Parts: sequence; structure tokens; C-alpha cells
Amino acid sequence: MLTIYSDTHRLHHGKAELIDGTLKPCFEMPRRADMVLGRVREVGLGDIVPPRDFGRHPLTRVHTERYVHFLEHAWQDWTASGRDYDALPLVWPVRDLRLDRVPRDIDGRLGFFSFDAGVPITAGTWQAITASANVALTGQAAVTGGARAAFALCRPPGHHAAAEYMGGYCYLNNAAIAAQAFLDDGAGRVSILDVDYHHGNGTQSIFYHRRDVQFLSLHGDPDVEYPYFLGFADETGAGEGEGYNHNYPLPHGTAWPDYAAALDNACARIAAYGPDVLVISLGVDTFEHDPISQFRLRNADYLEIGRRIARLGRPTLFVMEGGYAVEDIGVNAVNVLMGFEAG
Ligand code: SP5
Ligand code: ZN
Repeated sequence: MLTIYSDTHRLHHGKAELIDGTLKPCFEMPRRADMVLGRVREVGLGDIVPPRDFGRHPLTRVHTERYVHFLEHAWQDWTASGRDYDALPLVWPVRDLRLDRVPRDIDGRLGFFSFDAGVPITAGTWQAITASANVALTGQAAVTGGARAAFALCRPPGHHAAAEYMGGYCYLNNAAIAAQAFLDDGAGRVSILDVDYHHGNGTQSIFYHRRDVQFLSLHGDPDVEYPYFLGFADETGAGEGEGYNHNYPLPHGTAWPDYAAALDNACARIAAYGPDVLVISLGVDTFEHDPISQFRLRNADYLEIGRRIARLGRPTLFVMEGGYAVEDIGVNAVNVLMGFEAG
């Protein structure tokens, strides 16, 4: 399987995130991608190629122009206002606060274009997030060109980012950008299966009213887990998209048997939908030793996830999302890919 990777991810290295009431070093760190790339090399998964530059157009097919503009200029606006530490949002327009005005001041803009504080903007963030989107798009082009599968080793991740807000370590929604590119290149239907531990709220939001993209997500029950405000089973799509969104909220402590049952149900729905291509939001924070998550998958379970995805028999793009047990992230992510190749 082809892997697409860019070193440019290193330019995004946030210093701290607010968790458990304290500032801790960011869990989403450059070493995550190093570990996955190292494992891809170690097992000889296949060629590793750099991304091509697809420019701005595919980004604005799923994100608003003003949001992309905000991301591009945020660091410059932040430093122009006298700060040189990471920029972080601090105030959000909830409920009856106004959404019809976009503040001019960068602190207001950071809040307007985010839903949490897990998104530091650093000097190299724009370069890293556009490289990450290009990694996904290069994988998409390979699959459109006839490859059975490709692995987009994206970092930063993307599935929490919606059309107009960042959050949860995510800025540009790489999986959604790739899915839209598949459609723009002639696919009629795309399924996105999100196996990251956290609900893919951004991806769901982007496609919620559409039937050309089916979205399915297995994740920690938002009643007790981040992102808390989306990801429940009764979110089934709206308007044209009614019936094309499927959430599988699972309790803390979920281990392989219950996870596999939910995965089988999701796979049956994908088979019934009959997509031309499949995009996998591949998070491995479902691992038993993940430091911020509460599922109990083990190393070998990831092989089986890959096998089950392979049985769907669709051209498949894997897009890297979360996973914070850094020493195991390479083995777990690449196990999915090896299970797929064997399956
Ligand atoms: C891409 C991705 O996986 N993003 C995850 C963002 C999660 N951010 C909030 C995590 C809150 C975890 N709370 C756990 C408390 C542990 N003591
Ligand atoms: Zn996650």
C-alpha cells in the first residue's frame, strides 16, 4: 500500500493544552507521525511519497472561505497584537451570543472559529495543516487513479474540524476534503467510516444534509466523553441526508467483542449503501493504553479492523486521525493497514 507523508507536520508543535484543570504538554505531538512512519518502513508496507500541492480550491469545497482566510492569517494577526507564545481561543459565542458578526480582533476571531481550546496556532500551523490536507488529497488522487488503497499519514488530524470551526487538535478536515475531492473527480457516493475513539463531529456536520456522502462513526458515548455535544445515536441526518448518518456511541470500557459487533453493523450499512469509494478516518485512540481515552482495544484487534474493512471490497483511502499512546500508535495504525492487505 502506498503511504503519503510530509515532514512539514513538524512545523506544528503546540506547547500546551488545558486538560484536567491544568496546562499539560500537547498530546497531539510530532512524534506521533514519526512513530507511524517508522512502522510503515519497518514492515515494508510499500512506497512512501510526498504530497502534491492541490492549492486552496479543494479546502474551500468543504470549509468556508472566511475560515480558511482566518487560519492562514491567524499567527500573523496574533503576533501583530504583541504575543509570541501559541495562540489559543478563550471565549466562544454560545447560545444567545451573536454569530452574525465576525470580530476584527484576533482573540475574538479565535473564539468565533473554534469550539474548544485544543487548537494552538503556532508559527508553522498553516503550513502543517495545508500539507496534511495535501497528503489526504494525494492519497485521494492515487485511489481515483486506480490504487486499491492508500494511506494518508496526516498530521495534524482533521475529523473534529467543521466547515467553519476548529477544535480537538483539528483545523482542516482532511477526510472530508478527500471525500469531496472523490465526488468532484466523478465518484457518485462516498462512505466515511470513522473509527477514531472520539466522535467525528466535524465530518458529520459537513455532510449532515447530504446523501452523496454516508457517514458512520464508532466512538465513546458523548454523554460521558468528548466532544459531548454531538455523536448520539439519534443523529441520523437531515433533509436530503436523512438516513445517511450513523453513530455508534459505546460505553467506557468497550473491548473487542462489543466493538466488533458495532463495526459489523456499520460495515453492513456501508455494503447496503454501495459506495464507489471508502474513506477511513483512522484513529487508534481506542487502544487500551491510550492516555486520554477509555476503550480497551489491543494491538491484534487492529488487524481485524483492517480485515473487516477489506471485506467491503471498495477502493479505500485511510486518513490518519488520533491516537496518543505514542509508543504503540505505529503498530496499531499499521496493523489496520496490514489487516486490510491480508484481508
Ligand atoms: C483527533 C482527536 O483524537 N482529538 C481528540 C481531542 C480530545 N480533546 C479533549 C480530551 C479530553 C479528555 N479528557 C480525559 C480526561 C483524562 N483524565
Ligand atoms: Zn480521537
